[in-house]
This record gives sequence, structure tokens and C-alpha cells, in this order.
Amino acid sequence: MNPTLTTPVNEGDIVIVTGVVDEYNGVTEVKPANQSAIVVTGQGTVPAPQNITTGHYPMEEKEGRLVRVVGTVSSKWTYGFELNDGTGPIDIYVSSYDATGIDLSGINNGDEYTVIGIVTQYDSSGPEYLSNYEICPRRQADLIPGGEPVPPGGYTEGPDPAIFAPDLNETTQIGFNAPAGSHVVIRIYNLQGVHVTTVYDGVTSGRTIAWDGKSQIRQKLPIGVYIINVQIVNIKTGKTSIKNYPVVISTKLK
Ligand SMILES: [Ca+2]
Repeated sequence: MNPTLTTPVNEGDIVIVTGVVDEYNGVTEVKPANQSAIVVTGQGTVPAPQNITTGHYPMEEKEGRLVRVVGTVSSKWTYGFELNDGTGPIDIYVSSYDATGIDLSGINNGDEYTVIGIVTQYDSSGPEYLSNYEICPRRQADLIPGGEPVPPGGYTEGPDPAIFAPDLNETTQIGFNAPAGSHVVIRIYNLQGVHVTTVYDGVTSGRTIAWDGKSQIRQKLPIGVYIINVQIVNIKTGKTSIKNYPVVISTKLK
């Protein structure tokens, strides 16, 4: 990314960098003193992306990691767009400086996208540097239109796992299948029948939605059983189907 970097470094290389740890607008960096402080020692395996919610918190723990998010484009600008899966927005940023060659012209508000990229940050305000995170896709193939590729046999319906611990930053993936072009709303209720959050409201033919166990106003919910209510309305026929699945919020062992 640094224009003066002349050591050839390629994806999959194992690299030893010797330098001084610094921070630039919230991004932790290692500043090598010179070209000989960057040594390619061999070939490794590129880590698989971690699935996270667009509203993941704290995002600082994901900085520098390769992640995958799925959501709806909620706004767009020249060098990026905002993606939201119902848990909160994240900026997807394509830097012209990084020369990825990524073309955003086919992406519009309301589109569903799966995005793979590296979490970075541009927080010029400080002093805590805990805001303005961005996901930077590496190449055009990291922007997958229409949400995830539909797996053979469709999505596994219901929550996976059915018990999860938000205190350990665990999420559950809520899967559903729908006729093409259905309006789908996924609401979550507690056992008293009180609506605690809506994790998805959009047009789709099926996907998985991550839920991090937080309420609509991004507060932790008490441990217990919750009901996931999936309402699917076929826009062409008006036919409505409703499915309910229990899910358990647990906590870490004390
Ligand atoms: Ca940071």
C-alpha cells in the first residue's frame, strides 16, 4: 500500500517485518526502517474470512482481520458504500490509492451484497480511536452480489447455533429459504411476547442473517429463550408464511 515499498510481497507469502509499532488515524501499523526490514520467508495459507455482523462491536478486535459480512447497501459514494444487516452499518471502502481496480458502478442502494475484506480504520478524531472502521475488499471477487451464493439444497433453516453466548462475541446465523422476490421480515421476541429487535427486513430469495444477541437499540439482552419469527410474503401471489424458531442466549461460565 505504501508507494515506496519495493520488496515484492504477494498474497500467501509469509513475511517477517521488523519495525516500530505506530498508529495512523487509529490503524496499528509497523513501520519498517528500510527495505531489508521486510523479508519474505516462504509460502503460507491465506486465512479464511471470519463471519461477523455489520454492527459488530467492538470492531477494534477485528482490525487487520479478513472478515465476511452480508447485508443491504444503505448508502453509496464514490469510493465505497455502507452495508447493513440490521445490526448497524459498516463502511465498505475501496481506495483508489490501493489500485485494486474494483468497479463500484453496478452497486446501488437496496442491493444485497456479501463482502469479504480486511478491517481497517480511519478515525481522525481520537483520542480513543474506536470509531470509523471500514472493510476493504481486496478485489472485485470480494463483492458478491445478491448475498451469499445459495448452497445446494438451500439454506439450513433456523438458528445455527441454537444456543450462543454474546458475551463471548458469538453470533447465531439465522437461515431461511423463500420464493424469489419475497419480502422477508425476521423479528425476535422474548417469551413474554415483547418484540426485542428486527434483524432483517428486505426482499430476498433466502440467505442467512447474523444476530449478535443485542436489542434494537444495541443493548445486551438477558440470558434466556427467545423466539425468532420469520415472516415471508411472496410479492407476486401475496401468500404469507410464518415460521418460529426458539433460540437461547447463554453466557460464559463464571
Ligand atoms: Ca485501531
